[in-house]
Parts: sequence; C-alpha cells; structure tokens
Amino acid sequence: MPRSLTLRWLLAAATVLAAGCSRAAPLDQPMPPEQFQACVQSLASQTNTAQRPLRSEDFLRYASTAQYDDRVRQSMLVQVTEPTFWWDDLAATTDDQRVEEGRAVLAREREALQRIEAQFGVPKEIIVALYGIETNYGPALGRIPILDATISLACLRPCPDPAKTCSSRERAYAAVRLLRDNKVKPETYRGSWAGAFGRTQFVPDTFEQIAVDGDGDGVADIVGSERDAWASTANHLVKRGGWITTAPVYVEVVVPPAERAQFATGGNATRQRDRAQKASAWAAAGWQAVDAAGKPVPLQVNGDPELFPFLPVGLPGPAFLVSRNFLSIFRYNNSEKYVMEVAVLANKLAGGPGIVTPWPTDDPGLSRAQVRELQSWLVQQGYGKVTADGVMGRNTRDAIEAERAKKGLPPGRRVGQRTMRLLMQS
Ligand SMILES: [Ca+2]
Repeated sequence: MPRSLTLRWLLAAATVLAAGCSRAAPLDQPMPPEQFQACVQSLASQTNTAQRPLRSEDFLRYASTAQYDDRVRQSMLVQVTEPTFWWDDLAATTDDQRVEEGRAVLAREREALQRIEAQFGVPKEIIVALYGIETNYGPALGRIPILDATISLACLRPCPDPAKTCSSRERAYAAVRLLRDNKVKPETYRGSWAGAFGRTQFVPDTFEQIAVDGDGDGVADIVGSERDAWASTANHLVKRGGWITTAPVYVEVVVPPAERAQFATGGNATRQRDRAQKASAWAAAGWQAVDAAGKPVPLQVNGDPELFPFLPVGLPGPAFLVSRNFLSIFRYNNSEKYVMEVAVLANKLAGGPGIVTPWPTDDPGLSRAQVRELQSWLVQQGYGKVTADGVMGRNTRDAIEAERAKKGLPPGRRVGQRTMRLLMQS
C-alpha cells in the first residue's frame, strides 16, 4: 500500500495520546458516536486547508453518510503490539503457493505485462510480485468502505496542528473527491482499514496523483482492471520512487572479513545509504556476490549501478547491497520488510533462488500451507476462535501461546518449523 501508516507514526500517536492530547481519541476504546459526528463537522470546516480544492458542502454531502468503523482503531492497536520476525514474514509471503500463482499471472497476461514493462521500465516480475503481496493477486482487496475508513482514521489520528493539513485529513478529503468526481464506483469503493483500495492498494490521495489507464479505455480503474492497477503501480515506482530500469533491487553478498565486525548488530538492521558507490567499487573493496548454492562469486552488476549495504538483522544473517530501486519500493510502502518481500518474490518469479544465506534461527518460518495445517490442528485441540486461513492473526497467536505453555516450551507467541513439530507430535 503506498504511503501506509508506519509503525513509527503509530508509536508517535500512542505517545501523543498518552500525553493527554485533548483532540485525539484514546485508542483503548471505540470513539463515541457524538464525538465522531463532531469530528466530521470539524473536518468540513477545515476543507480550505485541502491540497486540492474541496468545498465544505461537498465534503459534508458524502461524509455525513460515513460511519465510524472501529476496525480502524483495532488494527492500529494490533500493528503496535504484535512484533514479527523477518524469517516468518518472508516464509509466508514468498511461499511456493504465491510463486506458482504469480507465475500463472505472468503466463496469462504476458503480452500486457511486457507492454507495461516496456512503457515504464519496471520488470513485470516486480509488478506481479507487488500485486501478489498487496492483494494475493486480486481477491484480497479489503472490505472496509473507504469513506468510513479514511474519515475514522482522520478522527482517530487528527492533525497535530489543526490549522495545517496532514496526511490523514488529506486522505479523507481525497476519498470524498474521488466519489464527487466519479473516479470510483461507490459499490466497490472498499479496502483496508488504512484506506488503501484496489488491486495494488492505493490510498485515495495517491490514486488522485498517480493512477493511470493501463488497458486503453481512457479510465484508471484499479479495482476492476488488473492492467490499470499494474500500470499505476509501475507509474508510482517511476514517478515517486525514481525507478532505475537496469538496476536489480538487491544483490545478495558476502561481507569481507575485515568489515564483518561492524555488522554484528545483535539482530538489528543496518542500512548504510551514505556509503552508496558503484558495484564495481564494492567488488574492488572485496565484496562478493552469492550464487544460488551459497558460494561466493565475483560481484558484477549490469549497468554498474550505485549500491549500498542493507543487512536486515545484521551478521550472522543474509547481507545485501541494494540499489535506488530498494528505495523506490520503500516509497510505495515504507517498510524494509515489505521491500524485501516484493523483491524476493520477484526474484523467485523470475526463476531465482530467493534468499540463499540462512537466517540466524534454528526455527525457520512457516509457509501459509503449514500455518493452515497448524491452525487446523489448533482447532482440533479446541481453540474455537482459530480459523485455518493461513494468516498468523491474534487468535492464532493466543492459541500458540497457550499451547506452548501446556507443552512446557519457553513462553512465546510464535511457531516455526521446529516448534510446530514439537507442538504437534504429542
Ligand atoms: Ca482502464
């Protein structure tokens, strides 16, 4: 989702709330209806601050039908409280099933994707990978009415300075303008709690600026048309992110022995953007690439782009030199994990090995098929709130926590390959 809420923002918001900011709703309980109505009126009175014109009466005409949706608040809380591991997220988001389904999309739409690749200079595998991560290739578009989501969010997360606009308010205004201008169909104007909609999950303000027609009918419809969604995504990566046609997102590397100590960060990420230099300069400094078997090989990159080190969990662990295209995807959704999910899935779609160097864990992550197997087992054990949907949600983690305690495993809310076998063997 372009420009999603960041964990950083959520934590900042939690701090503001904890400090007793009178304008912000407390996140520990649903917003009362009268407060929501007052907030809608207040938003209507501030449309003069909107970055694109919107009259108060136009805003109210649509916003007065909006309803507070408490799923927005609940999702904000979950994001803050449930930490996840790189090896879990990547195992699920780039599993065999998603690779197979992505290859089927590439085969089905080869011509259209090649045309979009030629027009924007973004590889078709990147576009399809992003489609797979965002909405699982289409079906998971989200169910929350966008008007409800964006206005609820603007009320739960008011602008720090009411006289100046901010992203949550802009998003709500853009959500209304899209309806006013008939850019979206009311009946399919649904999406995520953060207001992202369509096949590649644009928020309304981004849609206004970036969405383009990709199937030639003159209309940008990222809900109904895959090609429109793909072209819009490619346009985002180029216009907002400065995509470089020839550069890979990442190259997996071996750090030279003399430099390894500085990357032993105790599990923390290292991103050294200020060290960007040409691939050939890294090679001259002793950095090597890793082949599909994990063997060091000479570092040579087409076009010799500038690269900088990125180590998601430090050493030991996988190490990468990443390009400007890493930052381009980061601009789409500012999460390093998200960037690598898209890039690794794209690598696998193109026949690559994914990440070769092992993660520093003896309990690697589960595919969605394995999560479903675990969930079915948990349901059999009597955890009635668990659904076998392949998603590690709060109910599944609650059940895992209880089951780990029952089996005498160290306390925790996760399960990997090894602990899954331990749990299910008795
Ligand atoms: Ca179209």
